[in-house]
Amino acid sequence: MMFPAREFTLDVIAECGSTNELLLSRRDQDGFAGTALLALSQTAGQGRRGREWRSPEGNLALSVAFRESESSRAPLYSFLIGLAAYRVLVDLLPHGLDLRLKWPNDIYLCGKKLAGILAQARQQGLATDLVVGIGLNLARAPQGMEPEAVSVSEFVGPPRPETFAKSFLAELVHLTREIQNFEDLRRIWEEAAHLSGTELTIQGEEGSWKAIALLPSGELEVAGEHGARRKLSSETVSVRFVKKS
Ligand code: BT5
Repeated sequence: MMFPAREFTLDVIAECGSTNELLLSRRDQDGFAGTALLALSQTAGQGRRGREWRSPEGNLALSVAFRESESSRAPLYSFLIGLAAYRVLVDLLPHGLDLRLKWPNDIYLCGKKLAGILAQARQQGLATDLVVGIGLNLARAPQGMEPEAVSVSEFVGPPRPETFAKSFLAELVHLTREIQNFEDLRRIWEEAAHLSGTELTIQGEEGSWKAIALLPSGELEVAGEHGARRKLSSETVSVRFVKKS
């Protein structure tokens, strides 16, 4: 089994700065792994590399804690979290909308950003403590974002964050049972990302790249215009979809 199969306990709180930060501060407490923390109001949500995540009330701000004994698997948890949310959204949204995962850690709906994922890891002896947080626009999309933001409410009456969180955790349990090895994860994730042939640009660089595969390291393999292959690390690059005109 690739990810430890387990149940999750949902802890709902009224307000906090960042659910990731609060959950990380509970690492030494019993029952840390398997806790999911949902804040109904998150006032200082964090994105990657010091960026800000806006969480207007009614949106999802949820973090899940794991303990992983194999540190090389740690980068793969954000893909698992993205897939669980993706599956809930597939059931929730009208059919036929362009819903897709974007490497490494976003969910896009109709070309706009619907959700972002932030994974943070801390070494704990031989094990790795992981907190993976997801922010998802259920009720409202903040204005003026670049890339543009979108919310579930633009297409369907949005569920309450707690309702979404429960469905999400049920999907997470299914996925940890279904995914037996990296090959399973790669196949399911690439399908949800519509990865094959997706064209990307790398921020700060010229030219476009075709997505090839998700790698066991969590990197993305891409091919350039003349077929040259390259591995992208989420630590160093950000990618954008090439908009089809
Ligand atoms: C992310 O970062 O997309 C990861 C966001 C993770 C948020 C969750 S909420 C629960 C948990 N607790 C936390 O403190 N964090 C996690 P990044 O790829 O760096 O994207 C951040 C960028 O997305 C910002 O610079 C804005 O441009 C944009 N953005 C901010 N809020 C947004 C929103 N609600 N919807 C769409 N885009 C947003």
